[in-house]
Amino acid sequence: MRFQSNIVIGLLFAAVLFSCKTKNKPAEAAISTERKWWKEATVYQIYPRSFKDSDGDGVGDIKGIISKLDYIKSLGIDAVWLNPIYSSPQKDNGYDISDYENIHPQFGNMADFDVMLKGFHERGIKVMMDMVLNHCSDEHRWFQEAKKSRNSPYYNYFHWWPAEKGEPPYRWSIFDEKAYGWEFNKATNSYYLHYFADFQPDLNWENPALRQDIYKMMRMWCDKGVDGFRMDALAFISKDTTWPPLPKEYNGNWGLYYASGPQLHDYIQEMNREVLSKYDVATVAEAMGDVTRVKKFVDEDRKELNMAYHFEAIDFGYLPGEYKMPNPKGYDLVEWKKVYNKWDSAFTDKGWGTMYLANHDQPRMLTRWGNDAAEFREYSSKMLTTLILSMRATPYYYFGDEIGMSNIKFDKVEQYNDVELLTNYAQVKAKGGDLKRFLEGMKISSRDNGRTPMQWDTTINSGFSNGKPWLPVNGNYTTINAAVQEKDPNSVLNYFRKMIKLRKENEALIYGKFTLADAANPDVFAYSRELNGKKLLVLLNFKRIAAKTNTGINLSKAKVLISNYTTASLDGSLKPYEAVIYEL
Ligand code: TEU
Repeated sequence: MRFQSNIVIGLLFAAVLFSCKTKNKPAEAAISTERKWWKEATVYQIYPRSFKDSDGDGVGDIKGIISKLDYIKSLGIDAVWLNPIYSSPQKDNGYDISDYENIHPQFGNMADFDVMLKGFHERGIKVMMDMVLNHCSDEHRWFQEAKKSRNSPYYNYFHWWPAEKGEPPYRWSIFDEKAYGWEFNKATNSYYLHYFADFQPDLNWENPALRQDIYKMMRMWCDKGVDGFRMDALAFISKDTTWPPLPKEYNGNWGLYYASGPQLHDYIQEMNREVLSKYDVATVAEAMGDVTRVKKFVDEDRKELNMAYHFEAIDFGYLPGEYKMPNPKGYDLVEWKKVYNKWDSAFTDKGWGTMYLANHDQPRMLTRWGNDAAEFREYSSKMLTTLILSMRATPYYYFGDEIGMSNIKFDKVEQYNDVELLTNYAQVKAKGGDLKRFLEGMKISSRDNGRTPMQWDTTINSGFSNGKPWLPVNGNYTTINAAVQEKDPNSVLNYFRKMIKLRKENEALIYGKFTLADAANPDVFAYSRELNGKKLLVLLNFKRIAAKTNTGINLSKAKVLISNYTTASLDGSLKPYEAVIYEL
């Protein structure tokens, strides 16, 4: 007894001592600095349809990518993420997969793929494939079989609601004109679930047979030598299959109510055991939700995935209650900075984040976050590139942004190709909404803006294709293209290369602690990065006018490491869209 109480007193004493110690220290978690290739890599995203067409059918392809391997290598990037190139009816540009183990003929064949993979690897570049695991195409063999009969072995590869139970409980669908997530199938007298378009039936992850087929397919790609996966819409794979009625607060917030189903992390952990842990692959999940939810995907102790990207910063500045309708007043930089600050803190001790300002689901970063007017285009492109490559997160950089491509800004709905835009247009029309206002907004935010073909040179169709491109080339290609910028040491393209080099040479830009500075400044995004006594300060003016920042840091002895103007001040004043990184 006596012995025990001594221990208790001892423990209490130690606890008091410990708490005094931690109280005197600023509350600061250790920064996670465990080295990994995928933390140090810059990932370049290639949208194969729009990158380079080798055979004149107007659609980019694998041979096109092969012809540009040296260009990709010259950028200094370390890995590529390829959007889906599997067999697909292409109704959602490959996110409707009909055969996960084959290549869509418009892109080439498996032999072409092998040559491309080898070509990347010979150049020291890793290849990440897009894995669409929440749904497949209704033309996939599994669904073709499933829809024939309730007795099909594939019936339970999908989610069904039997019609004898009446109408299914309402579920929303993002790419459905009626915004209705169930579709009736006569042969089985039941409804199948589709969170996305009706041609994208959701896979039933509750079924272990489906999961094993998925893991087998993923192992096949790993055995081929791919280096990682970007996991599409992964947060949606697990559903509450008791299909409870959606609560009033739902209000279209599917990220909150559909994502992160009860078994989500069990499935990801199983996938890790069955596939990922057996290979040296990196993974990044498209993860919906708040910090707590997203962190679960990447907390190393949970043995799930490596990186996740959230939507809070990219979906910023839209009008509430309207899908991707930009606020005419622009976006509030102070609030946007808070979002980045919050997500940086989320991954201080555990996990790792991503940094991106565009991808194939977004417009061009220049138009959305910078300024595409001729006088500001180069400055603001370079400024945004500086932001992407100086945060404590793996940069995901979208093809074409390295030359400062801008939104094409279609005037008419007929010019669009994207299922998302066409669905939303039909919905606004059906409600008698303001179609003109809708199309104006979409000039800023719609996905096709980011999908126009790469602008290689001044030849016909910007050197993208000899045929008619599947989506028009932006008319500004005669001035904005890679060939012209190759020759100019001060071009947007060469700035991107310099910035990549700077990140590689300064570990502080990769692993260093991130501290937001001058947080209340409405014009300037300022932060420091610090590692092992080396301190860098990043200043980014997000406005078309000169700005002044007061970070409290004396710059008089600072060394300028990179700047998008020929000179940089040492007193915190910044020219329009100026970007500077100082070593302190
Ligand atoms: O996107 C998943 C997703 O959540 C999208 O709805 C995204 O929010 C939307 O595109 C934003 O405009 C993935 C792919 O990235 C996207 O291209 C596909 O269309 C979608 O899945 C369906 O597979």
